[in-house]
Amino acid sequence: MTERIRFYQTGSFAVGNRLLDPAQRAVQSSPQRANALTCGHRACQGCGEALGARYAIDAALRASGGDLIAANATGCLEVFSTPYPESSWQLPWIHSLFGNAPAVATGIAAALRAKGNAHTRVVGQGGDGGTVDIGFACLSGMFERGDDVLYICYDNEGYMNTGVQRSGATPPAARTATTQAVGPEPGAPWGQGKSAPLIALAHEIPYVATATIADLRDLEAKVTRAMALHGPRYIHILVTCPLGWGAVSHDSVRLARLAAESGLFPVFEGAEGDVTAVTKIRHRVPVEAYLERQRRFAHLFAPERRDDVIARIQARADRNIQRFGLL
Ligand SMILES: Cc1ncc(C[n+]2csc(CCOP(=O)(O)OP(=O)(O)O)c2C)c(N)n1
Ligand code: SF4
Ligand SMILES: [Mg+2]
Repeated sequence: MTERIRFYQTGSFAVGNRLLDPAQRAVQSSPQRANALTCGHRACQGCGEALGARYAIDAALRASGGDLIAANATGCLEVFSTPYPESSWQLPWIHSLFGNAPAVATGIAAALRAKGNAHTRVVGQGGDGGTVDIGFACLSGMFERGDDVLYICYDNEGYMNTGVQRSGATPPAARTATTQAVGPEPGAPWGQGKSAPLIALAHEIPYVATATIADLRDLEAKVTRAMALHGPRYIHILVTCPLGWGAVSHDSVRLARLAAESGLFPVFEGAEGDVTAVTKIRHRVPVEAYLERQRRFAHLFAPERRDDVIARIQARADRNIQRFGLL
């Protein structure tokens, strides 16, 4: 007797599982999706930020019934999507400065409230530099005042728009234009930087989540959950940058997956100050599998291997795995 195995074809993640029950299908499976960030933009081939933004804002548009305004910080996402006088955005969208997207979003939400408009929703968005560094005071203020804004950070771990400089989200040992691979501790220094999602959580706001472009269904689901709530909400998405990371374009999704599966980027949800859910690692990989595919870490493998630095990075991943219970 042999047991029969049944396979269910649901379509790939890329096409949004369009053979599933309609209620379970992804936003991207629908021909009626918003195409929030449509064709014609100038992002590099394989840009994780373009992919993440498209999925996130399409999901937010569906959740709001198309009634959504976005405020965007300066950065690659703004520059590649809106070369004057063109725009790839299919929703009301405003850019002001590098450091004030949360404050602009707050202002829009306040203006809507003053006008008695309780239906239009507001999203703020920016890169890790705009969010974790220069815009952080505005973001913290937005959180503690309880403003009705969903803020999304697209974290590519550096100031990519201006030529790949280090940010507060750049990982230790990574080579950037301002952290060269020289000296006994090459690349970005150890003991600097910050975890924006954990600091957001410490504000005890209604919703905080991390996500990656390797799990786009999860990203859509988190945006949808965030949009069902009011008050300040924060989603931090790891987005790969082939140019800044020195990776091949077709590795973008793979690298995001390796970041999560190695434990270097913990994927979790939280609310009111507590972590409420984590995405478990399905196939644990050593950090080396992630590092060796990126030229920003090439100095750890040649001209001689830096096993000491690789072990230190592994210890960071192990700490995340233990701290968030990722296995
Ligand atoms: C006050 C100010 N300082 C510096 C700049 C130059 N600048 C524009 S975008 C940017 C970096 C953006 O990095 P990030 O927010 O991480 O977005 P990315 O390009 O990586 O997506 C910098 C330094 C600026 N526009 N305004
Ligand atoms: S530099 Fe990086 S973030 Fe900017 S468009 Fe290119 S791949 Fe995207
Ligand atoms: Mg960046």
